[in-house]
Amino acid sequence: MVWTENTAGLSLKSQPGFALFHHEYEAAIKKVNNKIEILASDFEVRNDYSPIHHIEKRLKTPESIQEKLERLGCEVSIQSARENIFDIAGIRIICNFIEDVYQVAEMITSQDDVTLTRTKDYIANPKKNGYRSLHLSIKIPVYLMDDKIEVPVELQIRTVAMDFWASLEHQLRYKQRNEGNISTRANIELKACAELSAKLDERMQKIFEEVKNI
Ligand code: 0O2
Repeated sequence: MVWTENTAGLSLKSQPGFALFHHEYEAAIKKVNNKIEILASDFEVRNDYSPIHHIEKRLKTPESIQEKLERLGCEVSIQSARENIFDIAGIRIICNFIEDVYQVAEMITSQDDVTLTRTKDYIANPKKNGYRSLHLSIKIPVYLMDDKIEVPVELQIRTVAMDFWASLEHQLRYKQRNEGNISTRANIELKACAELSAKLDERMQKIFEEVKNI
């Protein structure tokens, strides 16, 4: 007989095994961050230029994981979080130019121990509100004391201009889920700003290519 603990009604954070579960994702963030830092410095040593402007990392809070599970209609348990939520560990890589975004994505996903599980290219296909970014879901092995596990990490790779727009838009709307409070005019303006930032990225990319080829 399989014995399963009854965790119904318990918050995710108070369920047995939560500390180890959280630790696994923390370890995965460290590992991927380390890979990115090594790639950035390797690139810089060879090309006298770093494609990465900066890196941000975040581990979803227990409350936010639980909220997402409930929103998706999934059971609130550690097992269910493992199976249904793929952005518990998140790393955002901010690049200088559009070309850098794809180059960095290629350098990471071509590593032997990295498995690419999903790509969402919101640069080639921006969201309706104008949001642009390259989202990659990957899995990497993490070695524990007595086990090797594959841990999912979400990478968001974008340019400084994309990040500038997304950060401000996030403050204005996304997190508060207050779409209703933003006027149609403001939504149109936000979209127009996203298009302007896309044009800016294209022009900066062209200047970069010109300067590179001198
Ligand atoms: P946080 O604080 O960044 O963690 P989901 O939306 O997560 O239920 P899915 O398919 O994983 O489902 O989403 P997707 O499209 O890959 O994007 C999820 C994340 O991308 C968000 O995470 C944001 O970080 C970012 N994002 C997506 N759309 C927008 C947008 O329109 N504006 C901004 N500013 N960011 C966006 P979280 O969990 O919402 O927030």
